Amino acid sequence: MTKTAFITGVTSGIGEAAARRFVKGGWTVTGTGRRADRLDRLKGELGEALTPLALDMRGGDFDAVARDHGPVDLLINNAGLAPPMSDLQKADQAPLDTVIDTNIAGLVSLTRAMLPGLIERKGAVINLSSVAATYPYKGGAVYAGSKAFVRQFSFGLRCDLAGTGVRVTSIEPGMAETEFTVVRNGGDQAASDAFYAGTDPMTGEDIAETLWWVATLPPHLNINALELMPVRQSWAGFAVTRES
Ligand code: NDP
Ligand code: 8X3
Repeated sequence: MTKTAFITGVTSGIGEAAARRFVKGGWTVTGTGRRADRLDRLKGELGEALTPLALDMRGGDFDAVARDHGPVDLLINNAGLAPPMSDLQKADQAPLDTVIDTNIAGLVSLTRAMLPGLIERKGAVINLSSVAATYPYKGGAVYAGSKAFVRQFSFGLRCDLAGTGVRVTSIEPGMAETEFTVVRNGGDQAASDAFYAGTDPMTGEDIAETLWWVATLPPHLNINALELMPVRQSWAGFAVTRES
């Protein structure tokens, strides 16, 4: 039987590449995002295999979404974003609320609504966390916190789902060149280009291939968490302040 994935955030980056990868693998995909023109474009490319769904993760009737678009074999909670890099003491509140509402609240609500169908299908949930969940950096507290939530939520969900056959995975990438850094910089493409220049970053396709691998492993195997980086990204040392 043809398998179905519900992938959030297919209008760019990792989600768009994942939609292509799962369709290429013979699955049908329901793909979401706010930008209807991008959804239309992807529908034009992928045809019958893609059901586009304009959906804002910041609220909405996720029970109706599950009723209309479930049950599915796989939920990929990919939609997400980061606020502008800023120390919290200098940050505006509104962008932080957007991130919390999208990366945390929306993800939880959609997952809860989709779970009965996932249990029925003995399906899988793959959540997009980040290396930022584990390794903090200056100016990224709310983003990192949201991704730490996603990581720990994934593990807790595994506990809740014990005995159901449903698999849960936290995917934790480092730098992947998508629209992520354009969004983080308020639409500034040049800032994004400068950030990735010379770093040979991962791509949406790299992460999509990883999602495909995780999703198509034998059903007795669960990848709990998977962290990946481009070779040119590693860790910095501790910051120490001696004078205030
Ligand atoms: P992109 O900016 O390229 O894609 C983000 C996707 O999320 C878009 O499809 C966007 O759709 C969707 N989205 C954002 N906000 C909302 C919302 N309120 N409602 C519905 N959809 C929304 O970034 P990436 O592909 O890189 O990011 C995908 C995920 O991967 C994110 O969760 C990100 O945190 C995570 N990640 C990315 C890394 C990277 O380096 N790129 C590294 C680690 C994790 P639209 O704007 O049309 O609504
Ligand atoms: C974002 C990862 O390495 O660009 O989730 O900060 S990184």
